Amino acid sequence: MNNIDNLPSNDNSSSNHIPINTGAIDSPFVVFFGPMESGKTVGLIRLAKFLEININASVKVNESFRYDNNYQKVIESFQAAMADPSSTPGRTQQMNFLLTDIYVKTKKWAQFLEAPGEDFFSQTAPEMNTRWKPYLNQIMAMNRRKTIIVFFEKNMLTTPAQRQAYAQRVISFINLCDFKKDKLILLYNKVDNSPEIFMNGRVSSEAIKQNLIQNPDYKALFQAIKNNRFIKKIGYLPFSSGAFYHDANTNKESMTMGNDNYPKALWHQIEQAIRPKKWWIF
Ligand SMILES: Nc1nc2c(ncn2[C@@H]2O[C@H](COP(=O)(O)OP(=O)(O)O)[C@@H](O)[C@H]2O)c(=O)[nH]1
Ligand SMILES: [Mg+2]
Repeated sequence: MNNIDNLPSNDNSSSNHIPINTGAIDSPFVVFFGPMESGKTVGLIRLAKFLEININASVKVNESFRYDNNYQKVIESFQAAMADPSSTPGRTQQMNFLLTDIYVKTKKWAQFLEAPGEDFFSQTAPEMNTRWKPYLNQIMAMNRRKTIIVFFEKNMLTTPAQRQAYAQRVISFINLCDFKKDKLILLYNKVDNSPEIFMNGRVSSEAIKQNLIQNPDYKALFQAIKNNRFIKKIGYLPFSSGAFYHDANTNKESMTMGNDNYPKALWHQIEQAIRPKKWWIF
């Protein structure tokens, strides 16, 4: 392994100067890629909760990923959200930059990285969208199996120009992958906001695929995907963490967890990406 992986990277370009230990990544990992407010943190909690309840996995914040004092608060917020997911959203500001370890039958199975949306796509500082922060470059240079979950949602990012710029960011990020082993999942989040794409109470992955492919703002992305002959199978996933309720009086938001089918399908895709079932073994 490259030595640099074991060094904490002092990220000077970061507004918050959080030192990251990329050496904490020691397993196949999943990156939650999406702009601010696209639902990455809530989605992480929703998936973690599903795994804990349904497959008896344990999801823990990796304690050596960050060294700063605030990280302890992140760990506590994560634990509190796992204990009571209904009050998750109000706490996500705290919980914006963490690595979680997923243990299945006591074996570390994968790691999920949830990072600030601005590190993937900045809506306010376009010059930030020309490079990746050092920790992201280090992580993407690692010789480990990666699964990239790219977040989309209905009417995201307000203008076509922003959506096109986001698509360029996605292209540039997936160009750091090696699709001989890595995997791409396009996740269309907050489908609870899109009753028009439901049929019989469900959203099909085909509906998501068509919705994304037919969006002219993402044309360059799908062309890039088509041009890469190693990208064989992409996951198209409808997703919703739950129903959100904003109380105007208290200015607080609460969440009711949504249908298990969403995290279940996401987990299925991640499983396939990380440990593809080789049918010829059986
Ligand atoms: N309707 C709906 N809103 C969501 C969903 N997930 C997240 N949100 C909203 O998006 C906000 C930001 O979510 P968060 O996970 O913090 O976004 P992040 O910045 O990408 O980590 C939440 O406070 C919710 O208001 C979802 O599944 N459905
Ligand atoms: Mg977040």
